[in-house]
Parts: sequence; structure tokens; C-alpha cells
Amino acid sequence: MSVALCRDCLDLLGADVGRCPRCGSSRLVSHSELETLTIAHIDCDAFYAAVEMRDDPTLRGKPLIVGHPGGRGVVTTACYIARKYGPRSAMPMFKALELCPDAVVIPPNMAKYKEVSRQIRALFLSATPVIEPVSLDEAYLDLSEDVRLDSRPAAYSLARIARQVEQEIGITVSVGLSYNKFLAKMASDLEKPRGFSVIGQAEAKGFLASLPVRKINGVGEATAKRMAENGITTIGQLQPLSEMQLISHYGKFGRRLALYAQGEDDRKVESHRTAKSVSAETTFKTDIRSADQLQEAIQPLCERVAFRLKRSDIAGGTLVLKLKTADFKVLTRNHCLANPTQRAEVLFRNAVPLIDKEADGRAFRLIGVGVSDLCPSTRADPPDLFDSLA
Ligand code: TTP
Ligand code: MG
Repeated sequence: MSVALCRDCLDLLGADVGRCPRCGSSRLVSHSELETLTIAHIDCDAFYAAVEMRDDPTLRGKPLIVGHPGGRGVVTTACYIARKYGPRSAMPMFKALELCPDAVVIPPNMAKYKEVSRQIRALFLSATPVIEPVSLDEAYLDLSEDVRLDSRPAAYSLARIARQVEQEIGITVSVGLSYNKFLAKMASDLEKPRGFSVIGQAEAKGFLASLPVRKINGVGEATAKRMAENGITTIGQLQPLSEMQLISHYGKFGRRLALYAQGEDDRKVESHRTAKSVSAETTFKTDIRSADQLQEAIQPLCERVAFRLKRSDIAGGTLVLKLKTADFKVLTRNHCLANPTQRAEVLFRNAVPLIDKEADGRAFRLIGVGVSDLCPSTRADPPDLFDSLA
């Protein structure tokens, strides 16, 4: 039997009766496991754009893109109105404006988003001390009975937080509730924006079966392509495969795949998660030997690493270059940076000599770049002479 919760007045109802008898709202969330599921993922809707719209009401109702205007800029986020025309995060701005010429473009204001993020985190902490921020706008929450601060079901605290974020901070979030992190994250994405989705034990496997493999966090373009070559496009097609088979096809990640495909995930919500490194890598369509081509390949990877560092407000003190040879030998080369950085161009500049040293004619199938020795961003990239003159 389903239990329901009114997302507007937070009344817990015995059953889904279509409308809340107390306030009349039809925004009910109902599920037979609503009272027992405790792992949540909360993600803000069109985060940067939502903050900007909050602060300038004349932007509301307009297609808003946050990002640096001009030739080489990219979209950081597009509001949901703009998304209807096609613009997406990471799309070159010129392309986004071709798709949506009426868009209003404003540059990001990171200091403001960090402040909003801190306020949201404070609300999360009113429900449980066990929160794991993933970026400025998303976090996992463990609302198990033994840690949550309200004795009512986890769903109650989540609906309360969502309501408070709207009323007190002025933006909206989407909530996913399940029994592990993998499914909670999937759930938060199901009904965006302003969603609240629940995935229970009973339906998890069946629900996953019809989804494309790309929905699995960690399955990128290259893995999906490899799976397609093996005739696999849906998670359902992964379900009958053993862990051993998945490992033999997809490497170490096969272990996670085997769990995820069954709706299982053994990762805990870690409130003091300390990432040890941040990296990005790419597998080539055909093996590469030349230093020039290897250098070209790491440019977008450096951008991606820099983006992740900035998003998490951290920097890296050691550059790590990874190469995999055509015969699957993995080489890693470390280089201690003069100062911790979160800038793509610094990563690139320091990676080039490492690449040049390795590019001795061997064929490589993969390159990756990353940073370790992570530290707070306050210690990163001291202004150099050029900056101070500029
Ligand atoms: P997301 O949560 O991925 O996106 P979003 O909040 O804009 O939209 P959604 O409703 O789909 O969750 O990222 C959070 C913020 O991070 C986003 O507002 C802008 C920034 N961002 C970038 O700067 N570059 C990117 O490539 C992505 C994906 C996000
Ligand atoms: Mg978001």
C-alpha cells in the first residue's frame, strides 16, 4: 500500500488520495516504500541560471544562458526555457545562440553561487549531519533512522528542505530518494525541474532494465560505444552478465557495473569525503603516436579537470599524466607544480614536456590528465607579474 506525503503542507497521508485533504495540493509523492527509504540525492535546477533569475526578476520567463559571451565562450548552464531550443551546458556559445537567438546571456558570478551553495548546505545540515556534497549544486544525504535529526520518515525532511530552499533561498531543487546513492542520483534526474522521485527496492531492477546504459554514472561515450559493439544498449542487457564477464569486457569498472545493473551500490554517503585526485581521460578511436596529436587530445581534458576543480572549490599541487600503450601498459608521470592550480592552461603547459618525453614513437590508445595533492582553492594560482600589471 502506498503512503503519501504532501510536498506543499508536508502532511503525511495514509494513502495517495489524489489531492491533499489538508491543503488541496496535488503535489503528492507516494510510494509503498516511502517510509523506509533513506538515501537521497538533491540537485538544484539550472543552478546558476536560477540564482540569476532570483536576483533579477526581469529575467524571469526569458530564455537565459549563463556563460561567457563571445567567440570562444561556452554555456555553463541554460535555464529550462532556453533548453527547449537546444542549448546545453558545455555547448559553444555561438552554437547556443544559433539555436536560441533571443537568449539573454550573462556571465557567471561564482562568488554568488558559492554563497547560495553554502546556504543550501546549511539547510541540508538541519536534516542530517551525513551529507556528501558532490558539487556546488548537488549532494547526497544519508537520512537513516540512526543519523537523521527528525524522527519522521526521510521523505518528510526532504520535502521540507525542498520547500525551504524555494521559500528562503528562492531557487528550486529536485530530490531523488532511494536505498543507495546510484539510484538516488538517478531518481533526482527523473522529474526535473522541481521533482521528487522515489525508486524502491521492489521496482529498481525492472525500472533499470529499459534504460540506456548511458544513464549509468560513469558510462561515458567511449564505454557506451564499446558496449554497443557488443550489442548492449540497455541496462537490462547488462543484468544477466556476471561480474567476471563485465570486468573482462570493461575493466575495473565492471565491478561497479555488475552492482549497478542489479540496482545495488555499496558506496556510503561520506560526509568527509576527501577526494585524492581529479582527472579526466579519453580513449582514442585509433592509436596515436605523435606528440602534437597527444597534446591536442589533452586540451579538452585540462578544461574538464579545471572545471571540476573550480566546481569543488579545490586545486591540485601535482600534475599527473597517464598514458596507455596500444598493448595496454599504463604509464603515469607526476610533476610537482610551482603552485597549486585550478587553471586549464597551467595544467596544459606543464603536461606538454611530460608528453614530449614519452612520445618516442610508441602507439598510445588512451591519454589522461589529472591532479593530486588537492588543497583549498585559496592557495591556488597566486597572481603573477602579468596579472598584477594587467
Ligand atoms: P548541473 O547540476 O549539471 O546543471 P544545472 O543545475 O544547471 O541543471 P539541472 O537542472 O539539469 O541540474 O550543474 C550545476 C552547475 O554547474 C550549473 O548550473 C552550471 C555549472 N556547470 C558548468 O559550469 N559546466 C558544465 O558543463 C555543467 C554540466 C555544469
Ligand atoms: Mg543541477
